[in-house]
Amino acid sequence: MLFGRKNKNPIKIADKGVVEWKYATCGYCSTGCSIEVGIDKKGEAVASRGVADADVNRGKLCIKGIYEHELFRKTRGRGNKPLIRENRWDEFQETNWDTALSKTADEIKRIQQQYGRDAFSIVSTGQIMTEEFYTLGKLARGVIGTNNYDGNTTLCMSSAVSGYKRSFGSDGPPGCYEDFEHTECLLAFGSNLPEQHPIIYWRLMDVREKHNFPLIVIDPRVTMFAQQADMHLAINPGTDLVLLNALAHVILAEKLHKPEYIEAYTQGYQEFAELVAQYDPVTASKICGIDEDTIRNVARVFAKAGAAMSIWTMGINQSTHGSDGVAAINNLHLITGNLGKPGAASLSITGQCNAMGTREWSSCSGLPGYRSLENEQDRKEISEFWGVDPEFFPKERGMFMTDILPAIETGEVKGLWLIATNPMTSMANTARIRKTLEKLEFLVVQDAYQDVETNQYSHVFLPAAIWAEKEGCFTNTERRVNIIRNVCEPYGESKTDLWIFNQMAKQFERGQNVIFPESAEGVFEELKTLSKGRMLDYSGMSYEKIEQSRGIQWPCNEEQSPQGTQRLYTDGVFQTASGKANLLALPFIDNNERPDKDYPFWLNTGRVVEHFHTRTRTGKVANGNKFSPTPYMEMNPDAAAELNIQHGTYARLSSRRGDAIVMVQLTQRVAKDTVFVPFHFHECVNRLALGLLDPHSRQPAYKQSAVHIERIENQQDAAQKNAMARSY
Ligand SMILES: Nc1nc2c(c(=O)[nH]1)N[C@H]1C(S)=C(S)[C@@H](COP(=O)(O)OP(=O)(O)OC[C@H]3O[C@@H](n4cnc5c(=O)[nH]c(N)nc54)[C@H](O)[C@@H]3O)O[C@H]1N2
Ligand SMILES: Nc1nc2c(c(=O)[nH]1)N[C@H]1C(S)=C(S)[C@@H](COP(=O)(O)OP(=O)(O)OC[C@H]3O[C@@H](n4cnc5c(=O)[nH]c(N)nc54)[C@H](O)[C@@H]3O)O[C@H]1N2
Ligand code: SF4
Ligand SMILES: [Mo]
Repeated sequence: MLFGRKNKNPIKIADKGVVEWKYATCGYCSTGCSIEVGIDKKGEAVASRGVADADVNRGKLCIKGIYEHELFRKTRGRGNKPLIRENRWDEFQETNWDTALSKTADEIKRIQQQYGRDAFSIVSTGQIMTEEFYTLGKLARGVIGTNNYDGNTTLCMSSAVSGYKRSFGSDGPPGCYEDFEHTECLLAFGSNLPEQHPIIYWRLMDVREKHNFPLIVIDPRVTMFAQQADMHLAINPGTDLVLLNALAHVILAEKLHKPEYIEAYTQGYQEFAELVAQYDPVTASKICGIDEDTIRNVARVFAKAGAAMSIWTMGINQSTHGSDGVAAINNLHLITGNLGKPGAASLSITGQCNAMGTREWSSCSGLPGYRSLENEQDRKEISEFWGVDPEFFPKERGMFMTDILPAIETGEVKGLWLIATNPMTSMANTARIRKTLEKLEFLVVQDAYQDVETNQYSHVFLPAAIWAEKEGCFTNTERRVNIIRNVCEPYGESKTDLWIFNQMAKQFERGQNVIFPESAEGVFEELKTLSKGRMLDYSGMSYEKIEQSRGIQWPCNEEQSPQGTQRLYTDGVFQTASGKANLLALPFIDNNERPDKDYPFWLNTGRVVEHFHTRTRTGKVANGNKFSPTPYMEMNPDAAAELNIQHGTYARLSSRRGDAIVMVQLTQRVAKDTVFVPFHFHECVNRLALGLLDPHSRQPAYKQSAVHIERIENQQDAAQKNAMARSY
């Protein structure tokens, strides 16, 4: 050997004493990585590793997944016993499950009797198992019977759902990760893949090493993803719709569209073409901040590619025109025939590990299996299947999460059950959310962690088991249903969400007549039956087959697609009445709060790789806190110099809603008139954010509001206030 020391120490991987590896799917983001958790001879989870033959992650995991087993051992803040109190200002008392469940059921009944069925509301999540979602849906729609039942996916995916429905007649992301291998052009809107979906990013970069295709990132911020792009379009906040209409304008004006595809598979062309005719690149460039040549160039690259693909995440969805933005991306794909073939998809990158599962099976926006309350046949089918009176179902969906909270303010909603969501940190304008929660006659919080901020306002706390303390399925971004095996026992006296829903059903008279299978697999078999022959067909799957295949993409049925399906709409038949997709005319309306003299900066909010959401988990496990310990703001050095603000000092941000103290990180990543603050910390950015709602999806525009920035003289005092925002 020529180089190196003679007796080189071999690299040793620490021996954790694993005696068995158990299969699961990562419980953080929607990439859907297959993970194995190592159990030692004491039965404790001691290691995590990626599954080598899983197509999604091919052995890899990101910084969060690699430490996932720590969730079971670092139990600080976990809920052990149910808690109860008469008033929210009293101390909690520990109680037993019988008391906690019957108290909750009694309050639900009281509120419904006194104020009407819909005065009790249920808000869930994108982070429990599909089987749990389905069971909760049955409980909410078939037993408790409230129409004000929704999930935190309204904060996250509802613009994508709404846009897909408006364009294609149904929800359901049409593409898959394998499309990267076939595409010749990729547009990425408002998505910071390397930090938020690191393994999807790795899949993409792996392909780009073999065949390079133009990667165009549209984001006001120079994200890590933007830095890897061939072109970065630093768009003005909240103006993607203008850019998208202008791209369509160029494609039509230069006759780069596919008239045969448009004729055969779409409707609404005339109105659409008239609208985009108004969005010439010169006019558009003045609004969206992307110069006219770049707009033309991108339009040509996209339209001339043999197969072109778009992905997007919260930069599009969290906007006052989120649903329109999604539909406008779909428009681009429809006019160029870029759907249903390899490398050509408009693929919404989902967020939470099971955001798709709730869209498919929770009944939040309707009935299970992409059925709707508005459809009489759907109501009939489900009522017969569940054994409930069809008249018990409402004939149209009730409020979204973002309307339920204001309905508490106005007194329409009196009681609330929160399941695996923490609005005191994650909803905009938290001062208002606090007042709202305080107004509730009854709040029950069902969470794995009892130190979750929202629990400060509850009357009952139900401690839930977490992730692989349970069994069940998640669906990822590419419609892949994957399984989580029960790796270890629930912590303390916490119980699986499935068990809690089943026990709750027993508390109601109506619940005695409806069958609730006890095991997750039993529920899975039931929802499989309901899926047969539908777009989201699960009927060809089984727990065993899912584990063996490392996940299966729906539709999957025994006869046509026993191994699952990579792409939707390959036959050009859409889920609308006519079977044709809708080209939609989408005028841009500028209704955001904008920077002005008093509040001169745009406030952009989002995420960092080290943390997951409100940090109930990543605030406690792994290296997350070490690398990202404190609430901070990215600020442009030129802007900071004008305000005499230095790197590493604390500054005060204020908006029309509230204020927050953040540490300043000077960086050219943000433009001079913009700052970026991650939303993970309590008492921080959502004190400031406005969160105007999209008219179709009711999703908040978390990424556009206006703030004022001040230098702080007393840095010591500021440091203390900043520390309050990281209570873990
Ligand atoms: N590490 C980590 N990973 C996660 C999560 C997490 O909390 N932590 N959460 C998961 C969840 S639930 C979600 S929803 C996803 C979110 O994943 P992403 O959407 O990728 O993450 P964000 O940081 O919220 O926002 C993405 C980008 O939108 C940009 N943006 C802001 N305004 C605009 C605009 O007007 N137009 C455009 N085009 N872009 C804009 C922001 O600058 C930001 O870079 O991540 C998932 N993965
Ligand atoms: N300013 C700003 N705000 C935002 C966003 C933004 O970009 N900017 N993004 C929005 C988006 S996309 C999202 S998805 C939301 C997320 O907002 P939240 O849903 O409020 O965030 P989480 O911290 O993920 O909350 C999930 C809760 O579920 C608990 N939990 C985890 N697993 C289980 C389980 O198996 N069972 C039970 N019962 N509980 C469990 C966790 O402890 C945690 O308290 O935030 C939104 N808020
Ligand atoms: S990329 Fe997402 S699913 Fe994969 S390990 Fe990381 S957090 Fe988990
Ligand atoms: Mo999300």
